[in-house]
Amino acid sequence: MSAEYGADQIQILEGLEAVRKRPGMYIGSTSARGLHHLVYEIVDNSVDEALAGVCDTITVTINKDNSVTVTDNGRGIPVGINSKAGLPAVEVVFTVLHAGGKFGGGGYKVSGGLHGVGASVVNALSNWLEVTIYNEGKIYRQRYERGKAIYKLKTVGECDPEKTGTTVTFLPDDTIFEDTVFDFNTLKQRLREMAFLTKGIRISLRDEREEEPVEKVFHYEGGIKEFVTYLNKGKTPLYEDIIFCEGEKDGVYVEVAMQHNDAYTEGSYSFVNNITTPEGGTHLTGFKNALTKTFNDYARTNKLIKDSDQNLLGDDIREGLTAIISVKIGEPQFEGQTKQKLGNSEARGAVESIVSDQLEIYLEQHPQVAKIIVEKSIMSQRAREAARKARDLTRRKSALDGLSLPGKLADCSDKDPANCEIYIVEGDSAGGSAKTARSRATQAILPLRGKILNVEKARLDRIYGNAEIKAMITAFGTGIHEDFDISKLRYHKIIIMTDADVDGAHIATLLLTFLYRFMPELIKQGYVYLAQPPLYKLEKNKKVWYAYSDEQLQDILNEVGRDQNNKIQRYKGLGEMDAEQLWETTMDPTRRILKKVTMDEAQSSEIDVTFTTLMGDQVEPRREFIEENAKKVKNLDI
Ligand code: TSJ
Repeated sequence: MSAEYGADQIQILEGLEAVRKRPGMYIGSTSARGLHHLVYEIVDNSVDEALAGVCDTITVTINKDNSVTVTDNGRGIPVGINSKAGLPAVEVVFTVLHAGGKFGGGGYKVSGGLHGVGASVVNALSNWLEVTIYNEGKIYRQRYERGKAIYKLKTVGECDPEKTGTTVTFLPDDTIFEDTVFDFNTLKQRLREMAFLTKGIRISLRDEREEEPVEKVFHYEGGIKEFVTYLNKGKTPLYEDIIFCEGEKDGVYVEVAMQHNDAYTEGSYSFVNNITTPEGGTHLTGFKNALTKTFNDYARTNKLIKDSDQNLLGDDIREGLTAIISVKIGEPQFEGQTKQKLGNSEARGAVESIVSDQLEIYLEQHPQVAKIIVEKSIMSQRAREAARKARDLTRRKSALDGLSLPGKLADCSDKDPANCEIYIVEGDSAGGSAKTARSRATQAILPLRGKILNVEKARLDRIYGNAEIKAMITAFGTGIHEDFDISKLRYHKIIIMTDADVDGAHIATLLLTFLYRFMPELIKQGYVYLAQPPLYKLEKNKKVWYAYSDEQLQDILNEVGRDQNNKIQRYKGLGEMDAEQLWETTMDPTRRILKKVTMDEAQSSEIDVTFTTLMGDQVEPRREFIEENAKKVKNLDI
């Protein structure tokens, strides 16, 4: 440490040392998620500059060495001396923890925007970081290693005085992160979302690691209206307009965009300061209240429902709704276990009053659209009533004959859910082999016949009336909907076992869609798995090998030698294996491969798009998904 470093600077370094000691406290985790978070922390600063109206272009580049460069054309991080720290402002930004809110008093605020506290955290967690600032005809630079400046801020050249902006390049510290390889798709999804949420901004993402660098540019003049169009892509909208409300009240800036489609599931996503709030909060409550009240008032005033009719439920009005609720607040308060739920009460009032006022006017001016939505809500109300009756019936039945498990289920004998697994198997013949092969104590088999109902395209009453779905619900034991109770789950592994071909993948996705839409907790808590049947069997001199991928087959062939004694069989379906083979390759807990299905809640709007594309009528997007899906489910050898 050089002599001129005083007490303040020592404290600064200790601050960053704390970040390195407990990275999880600052970025959530040191897994892939935390790694990508570093990029978002930096980009947030540029987005703030865009929100201030002084920046319109941001570029993000993944460099060959896996470092990332973020550039914007904003004003450039200030380089003047910050009186409190006695350091150039830019150095404060990168070396003082939580510089954001705390540097208000003096010459300028370090961050005038909504975020801007994360730069020092990124710096602390990087092997090295370099910042370049273009301002007033000069180019400034400073470099840090493991959070420490290795020289004072210096001028490195001159530039066109018209040119201003900031460039930051950093290489994540490989002693801190489990994996330091950035995933293009993960960054792509979040940056696209940021572009939707900040209308007019241009964000580009470039991957320089490829032979042929890939570049994606996101620029949406329509902002969240285009976000709704994007989410409804592949669905059939019920009317052309995207309904849009916007305004500011009590320091809360509110933007809402929505459109109904002919599906039966809701896709509403809420954001606070461009950050997703999967658990909702006051802003979402305000939106729901406004929607329910405004539509009921409208329907009654216009005699679309009779005085004696029940009110439409929020769930009915939101059937098939795609909506984005985006609020911006100076000091957001987050609540709940994961701090993902907005708590500010003024946000509820702001969203409720802005949406109520503007939606009422919209409905009055667009009676055809209003009628379509109200009629769809009434249909949903009737289906809900029918579904409730069907459910009551099943509930009563199971109350009568104890816990009546589905007839096709071959249950296991162990009663401790932690030891138990259920295989959901496509087709009766594979189901038969699985029943023979299984370990009776802990493995239950539920064979399903043929195509599974696509829950994206069916109303509740049909879904609850479907035999395969009823069988799964009763077998799992959790109940569904408001009855869902995860503590009643009868198996801690739900294993989907389908053929290793396109049809099998389709059936697996139909099942995953059902679980994702109706029992998401099962996925969130890691109870859902995909079995991996082998693709090939190789026999040679009475010895047998199984290959689960083309590469693995090649590896085995390299090992055993390529000659005429090789007998290779390609498995087209589970049915081609006898019980013993099925046990050896796919069901024996000591030898099988299971893939755990995981979901990142921060990317739920993207998961939605994936399922829609997949369950739509086109074939090509489905093929793409099957490849994508391979990336989305994590490998887990058990
Ligand atoms: F903080 C950071 F290092 F993460 C970072 C900040 C990274 C990147 C790529 C860009 C930025 C950044 C900061 N871009 N633009 C700004 N702007 C300011 O910091 C700034 C400039 C001028 C004024 C002013 O009041 O004159 C205020 C601010 C906040």
